[in-house]
Amino acid sequence: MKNIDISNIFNKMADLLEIKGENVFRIRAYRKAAFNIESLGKDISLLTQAELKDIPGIGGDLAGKIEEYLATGRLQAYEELIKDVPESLVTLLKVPGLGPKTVSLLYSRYNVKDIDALERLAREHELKKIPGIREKTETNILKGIEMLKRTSARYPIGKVLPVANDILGYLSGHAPVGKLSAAGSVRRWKETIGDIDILSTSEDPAAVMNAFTRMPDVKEILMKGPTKSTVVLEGGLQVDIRVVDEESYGAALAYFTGSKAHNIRLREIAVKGGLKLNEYGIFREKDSRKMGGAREEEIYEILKLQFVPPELREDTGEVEAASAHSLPHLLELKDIKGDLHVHSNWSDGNMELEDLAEVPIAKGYRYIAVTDHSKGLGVARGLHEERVIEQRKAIDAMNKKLRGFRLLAGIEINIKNDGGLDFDEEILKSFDIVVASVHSGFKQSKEQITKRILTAMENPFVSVIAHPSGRLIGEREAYEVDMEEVLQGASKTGTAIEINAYPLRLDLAEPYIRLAKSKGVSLAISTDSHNSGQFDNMVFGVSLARRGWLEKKDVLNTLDLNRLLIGIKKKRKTGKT
Ligand code: DGT
Ligand code: CA
Ligand code: CA
Ligand code: ZN
Repeated sequence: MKNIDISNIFNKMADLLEIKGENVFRIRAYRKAAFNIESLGKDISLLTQAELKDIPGIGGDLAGKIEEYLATGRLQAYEELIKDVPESLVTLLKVPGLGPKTVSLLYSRYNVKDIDALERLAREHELKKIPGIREKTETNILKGIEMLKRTSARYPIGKVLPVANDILGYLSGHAPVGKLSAAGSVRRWKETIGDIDILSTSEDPAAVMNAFTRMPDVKEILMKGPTKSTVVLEGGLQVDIRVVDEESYGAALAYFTGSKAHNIRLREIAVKGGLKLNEYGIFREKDSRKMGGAREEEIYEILKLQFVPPELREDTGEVEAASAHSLPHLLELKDIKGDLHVHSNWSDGNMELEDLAEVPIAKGYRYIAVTDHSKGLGVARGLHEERVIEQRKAIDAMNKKLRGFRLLAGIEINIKNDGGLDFDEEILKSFDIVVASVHSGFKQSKEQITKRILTAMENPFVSVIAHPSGRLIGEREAYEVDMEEVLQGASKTGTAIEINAYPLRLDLAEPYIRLAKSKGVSLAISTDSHNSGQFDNMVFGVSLARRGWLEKKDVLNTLDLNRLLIGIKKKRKTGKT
């Protein structure tokens, strides 16, 4: 959808023209056009010139610009404009208390082009020397910058979800809430979260606002209204809450779950069907009669769409699939039959081998793989050959005592810098399952790392490649690797690829999950647990898999033990499962 792109570019042009001090009517025209394009409800690239001019606020000039952008992907007027006024000035306008005149002055006289330069000037108390800026304004600008930095920060879902659940729990206990749910990116299980959005119904919205703003962790109340409030928690995370009427709850839930791009597509379908969709409900265009809105499902039903699970609401094909009633039947947590990547205290985990099965059995799993590190990873007390043999005996003894559950003797084998493995074939074939991964040489070239993983996959004993990109969200970038080639290799050799469910890894990343599926690669969702609490991270892996459109059949650890072992043997025999 080009609507959002064009609307963004027009808004940006309006900002830039404002900084330049241009004619207010011209500026207003751009903003109005931007607004109307965004809420158009149909794909702008499909409109004729005449239809373009039918959009309120769009005349010949803007219609021409839209056509230019659609045809070339560029807009000359915009490019001319940013020759005069640097694009980065637009972000300065977001600082509360800074208007276009001041931004323009700051740029022309002091060459302030971005927030960092502005902050420097304010901290050195140079700002208040500028005509029109008082000391108080300087302090406010610094506060504004701090807020801006905070709201542009994104947090890993692993850190946000427990907070969101605490808030929901707190509100259920301390406020007269009826229906209550997280919305926004949290409900969609996005890997990073900008802010938490909460939605509820209540007989007494004011009481909900009070309870919400008085939660123990609230550091600052940014806004408190009768049905809507925003707070900042200790640690900087922002939380929005809205209380809506019962009759609108479903429509509001759909609206505030987003994504924005998905919502725009729904509105477009509504318009085509003579309907109007907003956060209050779905209405008939001709007489404004309300057709639904109390339940979220109604919205999809009335639009003749299959219900779209929140994880898929990103406008990446789900609307088309829902319209054709061909959405995938997504994987569910209950489909998971075991965990194929678990560490004990034989290497760097803290669980005794004897206790390892307790939580998985309680979860109803049928197997887990004990995959301690191999000798190459000294820092993690990787196992040498003798310890492997010793551990195997201990695992065999454990299995004699277990009924309906199996501890698989596995290893997380280190892929050496040249693609070789820590153990030779004699030892490798003693394992029930071998998971291989990269733990060193992150600085190697893309070709080297890719080759290295491809080489490891050629080994018939390697069943799974663990955390294939090595990233730690917000802490460490992925190593350079040609993931497409790795997935191709996985498909060719019959090797499964891990979706590591540890919330800071979430590795394989989502776009590659869909690519893997399209290549027929099997995915193993594993927690990489080092303590018993981490088995619960499986839900992060399953949600990520759902965002990647995976079904039960795409996931290795939904198989029964026997089928799983047959698959592993098959690659060992033929080099391909
Ligand atoms: P985040 O917070 O950046 O991780 O992402 P979201 O998706 O939670 O975004 P947020 O908190 O700004 O807004 C929550 C939902 O509200 C969003 O997914 C869709 C809806 N929404 C917000 N602003 C707009 C808008 O301007 N137009 C439309 N159509 N929907 C919006
Ligand atoms: Ca949000
Ligand atoms: Ca929000
Ligand atoms: Zn591991």
